[in-house]
Amino acid sequence: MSDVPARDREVVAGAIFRGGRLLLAQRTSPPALAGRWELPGGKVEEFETPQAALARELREELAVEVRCGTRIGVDVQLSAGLVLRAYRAELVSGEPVALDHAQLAWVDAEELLSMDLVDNDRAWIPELLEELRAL
Ligand code: DCM
Repeated sequence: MSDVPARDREVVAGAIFRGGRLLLAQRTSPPALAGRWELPGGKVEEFETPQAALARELREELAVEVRCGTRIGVDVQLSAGLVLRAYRAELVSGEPVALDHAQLAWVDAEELLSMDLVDNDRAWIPELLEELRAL
């Protein structure tokens, strides 16, 4: 046993804003989450920074290059040892396409409130709304 507490493994999710809208992606799996909407992202691999992981995940899932920005919203504990964090992501090149999701949607503040977001991502609604309303 080590006395050093293990750091949580991180799942990163990207908030891409453009023209007063936020990009959401509709999950296809697992069955319990299929059809529900999320900020796209995924697990940080060993020896990878969260910033590099977000860029990799959004390249794989959306075929875009992004620059990872600052954190937005609270930490969401997914399970023991796994924490979900959202980061602003700036589109550098490419137009997002749903390579890994059922579909994508660019939503404004009112639409965000009407989307069936996955429960975890609902924790970020206040900050996402604040940002959308300021755009
Ligand atoms: N996850 C989430 N919200 C996101 C992205 C991921 O709740 N915006 C969760 C779903 C899974 C885990 O993180 O429990 C890993 O994500 P994935 O299945 O997309 O790799």
